[in-house]
Amino acid sequence: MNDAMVSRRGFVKGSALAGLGVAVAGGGAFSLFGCSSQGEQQTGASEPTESAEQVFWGHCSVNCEGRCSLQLHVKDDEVVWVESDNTGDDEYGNHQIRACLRGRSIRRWINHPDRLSVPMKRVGKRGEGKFEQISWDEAFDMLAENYTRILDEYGPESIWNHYASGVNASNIGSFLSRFINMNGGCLGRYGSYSSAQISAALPYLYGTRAANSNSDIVNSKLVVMFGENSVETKAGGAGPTYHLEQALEQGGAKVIVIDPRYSDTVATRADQWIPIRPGTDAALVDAVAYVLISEDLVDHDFLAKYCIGYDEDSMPESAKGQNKSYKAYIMGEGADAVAKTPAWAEAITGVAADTITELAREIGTAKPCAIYQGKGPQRQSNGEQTARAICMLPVLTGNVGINGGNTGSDLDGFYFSTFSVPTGDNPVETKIATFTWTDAIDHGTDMTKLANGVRGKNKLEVPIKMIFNYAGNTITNQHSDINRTHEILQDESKCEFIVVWDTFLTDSAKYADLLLPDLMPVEQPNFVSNDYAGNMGFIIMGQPVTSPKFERKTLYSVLSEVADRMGMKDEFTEGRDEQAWLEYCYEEARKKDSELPTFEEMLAQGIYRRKDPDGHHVALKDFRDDPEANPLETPSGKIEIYSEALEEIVATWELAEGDIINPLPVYAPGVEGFDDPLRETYPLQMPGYHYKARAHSSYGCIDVLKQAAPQELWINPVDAESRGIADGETVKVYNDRGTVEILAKVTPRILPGVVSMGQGAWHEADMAGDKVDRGGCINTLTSLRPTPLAKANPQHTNLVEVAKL
Ligand SMILES: Nc1nc2c(c(=O)[nH]1)N[C@H]1C(S)=C(S)[C@@H](COP(=O)(O)OP(=O)(O)OC[C@H]3O[C@@H](n4cnc5c(=O)[nH]c(N)nc54)[C@H](O)[C@@H]3O)O[C@H]1N2
Ligand SMILES: Nc1nc2c(c(=O)[nH]1)N[C@H]1C(S)=C(S)[C@@H](COP(=O)(O)OP(=O)(O)OC[C@H]3O[C@@H](n4cnc5c(=O)[nH]c(N)nc54)[C@H](O)[C@@H]3O)O[C@H]1N2
Ligand code: SF4
Ligand SMILES: [Mo]
Repeated sequence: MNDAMVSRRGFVKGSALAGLGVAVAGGGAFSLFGCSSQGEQQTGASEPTESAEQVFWGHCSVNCEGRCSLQLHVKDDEVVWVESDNTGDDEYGNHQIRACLRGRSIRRWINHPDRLSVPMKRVGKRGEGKFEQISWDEAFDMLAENYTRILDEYGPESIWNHYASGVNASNIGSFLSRFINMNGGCLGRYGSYSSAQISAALPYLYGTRAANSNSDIVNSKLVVMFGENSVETKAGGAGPTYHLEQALEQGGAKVIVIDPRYSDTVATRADQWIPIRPGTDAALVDAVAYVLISEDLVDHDFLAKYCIGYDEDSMPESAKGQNKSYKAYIMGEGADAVAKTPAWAEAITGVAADTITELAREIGTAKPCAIYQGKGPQRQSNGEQTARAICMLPVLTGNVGINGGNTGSDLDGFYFSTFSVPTGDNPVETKIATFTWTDAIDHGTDMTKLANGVRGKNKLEVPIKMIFNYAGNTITNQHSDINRTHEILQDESKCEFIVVWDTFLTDSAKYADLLLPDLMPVEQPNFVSNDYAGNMGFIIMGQPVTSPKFERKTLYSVLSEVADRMGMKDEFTEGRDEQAWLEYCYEEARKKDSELPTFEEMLAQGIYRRKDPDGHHVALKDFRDDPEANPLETPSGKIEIYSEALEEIVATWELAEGDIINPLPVYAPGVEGFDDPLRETYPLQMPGYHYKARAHSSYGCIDVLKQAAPQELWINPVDAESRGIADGETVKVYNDRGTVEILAKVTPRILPGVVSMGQGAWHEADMAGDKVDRGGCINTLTSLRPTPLAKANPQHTNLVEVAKL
């Protein structure tokens, strides 16, 4: 989920709940028989006979940003098979929102024998995974009592609503925020695991992190993508993969992908692959800038009219006359007196100087040229500098604010604001960076504004004492340094109570004191709107496909019971059940957008699509068209290549050794990066990537997906040979933080000196014993040290060694 986009469209992650009583014959069901395949289905028309197959609309709710539609076929109250969208291609150019193999395997997930079925409390040590079944009444009491006690003793700032992205229905998860806000709120958080560095850095340059829709690539002559892997990570039928493919087919742009790996996007969409050492993209950009400037390929008019800080003439007063401009730095006239030539960059990036020169000439002459970044390059220890540096290519060449260009940010799209559950405001104004929650448990009261990015207060006054974790695996599996996190969480005097709602006993769930079995979105009334979806927005509404099985309950019904025990049930529920909230929220949204279908129509049709009325979203178009009338939200209103605000931060923040924030968007060596002396001990760089086998850890237990896309360590034949490793052998990957055992895939698809494994595999270690992770979870090896500006996850920056077992 893209944090800026979320705020832009005022989207609230959802919640609602499911009328537990709304069963198979509910309003959204329709008979399969007699329906055409092109969407003339009708709902609720007749009561199905007992054994008739019914079809329910629903969506895949995991956080892969696809939000794809599903049609679930149900017989005798069981999901028997699943198809995706067979409606949609119409005269307006709307198209189908087809699910990938993950979504299509949802039946195996819903009906999985390991699925959680009853409420449980922990009986072993935290993290041991030992639980005992309890009654729901006991569970409600336990939650109400512990929450009340911790609120009384430590106050709302000690409560943490954990980052969790497993359920993306708009009407489900946000009931937790409503519940917490009604009880005085909680410690706030900013930034996400996804793109916190982009979100933090780009506003210093542009006042925003906005990007063009990638469907606009139809207007581009050249597309250069830094670590953008949408073929694997935005695979939904309405997602960027589809739009990229269409745009290339229709527009014919040349595509260059820069990635340490020959990713699936390189394999299927690129004309050229430029392999690069992880964390060094900004050095490549610096050298491209050197060539653009030397060969007079920069857009002088654009730079003069829209930007400050390019050369001495446009420097802000406070920095004039000190050779601090971008041009001075690049050309070797700045303080370091090093010209950022292609030869200079070759030594850092591993990209040949000639290739850099050629790349610069192509970028400088293709009009328009679209520069995009994925979220891989920013998820590095110097990630904020990289994210901002990549944007210098469109700035230097005047490709910002036009069709066929882009800002250099990751991709954006068309969204229409749909509904949100009324959550109220969080009365607590103190915030920490999302990634720093383990610090806030371990030594919260040492955390300050200047050293740790605390916001709203100069320092934290109380550590985190209680965690609400709904549909997230970022307690361990998706957070960093699992072994260290394990130590912090094992100490029950620190964080005193953890409640987890999940559908499986995930590694994070093992740290629960109270573990509650949830219903999946398709098992309750559900609603979702698109995330990235090019130039076609959509919403999907579904009804519970089956009655609740075993003792599973919706989040809403659980919170209603706990609210009852805390004397606020009426306030919390306003007398509505899950279905009534769905209807209420939808009707509220329709008041603001009268084009939306009626609630009944939505229930019947399942999907509603709308094409972007502007054609393709173009970021900063208003600014480009009229910069006086539409200044940017930067202090100067212009593109700030040199940022005085960052200069101020450098002067005032307490940065750890090796943390670099530069007022200019240029290369900074990263901690544990290519230039770190630690490479003498751990010579291999190991970025991760988001893998097609799963959405993070979701779907991670599905056998057919594991077989189709096994968890492997990519290693170049050169590195494998020197270590005596053959393809398909099990190897150990290790550093000071831990050891993973995993199959080796020996392949030239990865740069020598770099290895990589997909993130999200299920951690599988004896935490009371050797702690060796045999599940292949990269977070056994990642670091808790946050990045300098965003204080976010540098989870792709890891130095490791690999050895034969
Ligand atoms: N199948 C699947 N799809 C997903 C997800 C998933 O888990 N599985 N997760 C979803 C979520 S929440 C997110 S945030 C997105 C993330 O999706 P992406 O933006 O695609 O993020 P990553 O996979 O982290 O990285 C993209 C590419 O960057 C490369 N890379 C890593 N480090 C560097 C570097 O320093 N420089 C360069 N140039 N490239 C680098 C990686 O090899 C990878 O190919 O994906 C979403 N989609
Ligand atoms: N090393 C490394 N770590 C990373 C990343 C990386 O690139 N590298 N990427 C990061 C990113 S971008 C993100 S967004 C995070 C994502 O991390 P998470 O938000 O933890 O995402 P998932 O792993 O998909 O976990 C979702 C959880 O929700 C559960 N779940 C699924 N459906 C339901 C349901 O219906 N009800 C309930 N209650 N639970 C459900 C799943 O079982 C799973 O435990 O990971 C981050 N971690
Ligand atoms: S995993 Fe993503 S792309 Fe696949 S069906 Fe689900 S939402 Fe769509
Ligand atoms: Mo993410």
